[in-house]
Amino acid sequence: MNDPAVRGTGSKGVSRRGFIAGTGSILGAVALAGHATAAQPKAASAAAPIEAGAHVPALVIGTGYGGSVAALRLAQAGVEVHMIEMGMSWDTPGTDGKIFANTTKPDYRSFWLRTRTKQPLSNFLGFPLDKDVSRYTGILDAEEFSGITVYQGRGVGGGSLVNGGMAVTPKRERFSAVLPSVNADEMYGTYYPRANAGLGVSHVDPAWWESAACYQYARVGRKHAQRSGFPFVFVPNVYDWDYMKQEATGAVPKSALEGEVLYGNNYGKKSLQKNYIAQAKATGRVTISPLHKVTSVAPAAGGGYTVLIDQISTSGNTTATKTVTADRVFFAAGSVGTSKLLTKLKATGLLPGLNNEIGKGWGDNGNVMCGRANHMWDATGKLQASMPTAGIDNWDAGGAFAEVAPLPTGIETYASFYLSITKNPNRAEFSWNAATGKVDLNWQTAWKQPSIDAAKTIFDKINAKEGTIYRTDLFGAYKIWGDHLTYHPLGGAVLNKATDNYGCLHGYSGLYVIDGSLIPGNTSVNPFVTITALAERNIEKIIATDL
Ligand code: FAE
Repeated sequence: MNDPAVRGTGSKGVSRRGFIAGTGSILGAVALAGHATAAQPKAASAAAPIEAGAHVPALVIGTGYGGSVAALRLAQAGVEVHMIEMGMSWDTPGTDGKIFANTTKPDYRSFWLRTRTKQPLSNFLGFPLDKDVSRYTGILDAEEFSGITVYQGRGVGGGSLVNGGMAVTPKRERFSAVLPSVNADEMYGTYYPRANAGLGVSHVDPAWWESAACYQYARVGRKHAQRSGFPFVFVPNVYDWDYMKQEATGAVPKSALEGEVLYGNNYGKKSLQKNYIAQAKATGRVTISPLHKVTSVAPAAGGGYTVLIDQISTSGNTTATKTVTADRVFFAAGSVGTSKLLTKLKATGLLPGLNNEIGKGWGDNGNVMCGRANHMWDATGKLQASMPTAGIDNWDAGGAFAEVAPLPTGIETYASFYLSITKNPNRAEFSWNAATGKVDLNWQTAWKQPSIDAAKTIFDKINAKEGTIYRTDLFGAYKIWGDHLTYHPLGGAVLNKATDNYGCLHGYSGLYVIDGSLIPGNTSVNPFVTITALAERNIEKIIATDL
């Protein structure tokens, strides 16, 4: 039973519908094979990095969704833009001829400056999965705070490089809880459609989905959801479905059907590099400096802002420190990156005029993972497409939306795997720790209990109906819930609190926040379409009023 409200939207159709959706993000990948010790390749080619002493009209910190929208629209308005990105450009093949490593074989490319992987699914069938790897500026950062590990993409394209591509617009009736100060008519009439079109969002062909071997796991998920009376909804994605069909026939190199996702997709997924960033570069007004990390922003004596930037090597060492000036600075370093920078700059006196909302209102989008052990007659398939297409929507009744996620191990696991987005009310705060010189986050692992309770409204019922049990081998020994992590950090510089209603930071003209840190902790669905749409809204206003 497909929900007609989420069907057939496509990148053009989205504007016609008050469409829904709901889902979680991706799987939590499984690595069953491969020690990862390949030799390191040369550094990815860097496009003319910013020079020390440069003066730029607009400097964008980060190249994820918010940063890419800002860069494109500013450039189209005639503004010269420089984007600063701490990760690599991801445009050069490694030693195996591919740019990105496979999900099941993490190697030096997979993790940000770690010597051992930290995979979201840490165990399988009782075996720990993590491997030693060479320390490298890899694509997935598993950033550890005291009570939670926050997974983030690193590189030109930010989270779009590593995510599951689930491109979900919240149900309109839920929007006022997502962004209370934003006009919903404008968002659903103009900015969500603009974002969906810009990102290339579309639905899987339902007829193909019904028979494709690679979505057997999702069909099993649907059967179990419906037998327990839960609404099962299809959700859009940014994957190129025609490409996936060709993967299935063997006509093209495999990507989603090779399980690629967490450490990048070599083909098929429309990451920001293929849409917003490509268009931004094509204007001729946008330059990107990869392997450059912003460490400070402060008012400059002659107006504008002084920005300090560390240039780093692929082993993470600082090779140069550059001071540049910018008339305007856009913070687009992601919820964690932007919050950490602003918290530090306020506490250390470089931007003392920032208000007391800085660092507050951070949430995990209620992420929690779990698996269920199916009976032998409910095989989920050896071949599983890494791009999720559907979920179980129990938000109104139980506060959970559960993505039916893949476990692309290459073997039959008889497991159903889910990432739930839940209505978790807990919010954490970033604070400056002068003793360590770092920014802390006060999230506690126990704060996931509301998420577990919400997810149980779905899976306890399904288990009872099917006579099945939870998997206890995926997150440790005898541990059911993946409650130690999030893929969806949100908040820390909340719209209309830390900033005005369009992202301009209180206390400073010319400083803007334009990423997931504006959203107060939960979007009820996967967040990147909302982050993109809000950025489209805000940058239009900023260009009209400030430039
Ligand atoms: P983001 O995309 O994180 O970009 C920030 C960029 O800034 C990054 O490239 C950083 O490297 C860079 N940066 C940070 N600090 C600095 C600094 N000091 N100097 C220079 N550069 C810096 O931010 N969302 C969905 O909607 N659907 C999904 O299916 C989905 N699946 C996911 C799966 C995984 C494994 C992960 C990790 C995330 C997933 N997400 C998904 C979340 C989504 O990718 C995330 O919400 C957005 O990427 C956040 O966008 P921002 O623009 O806020």
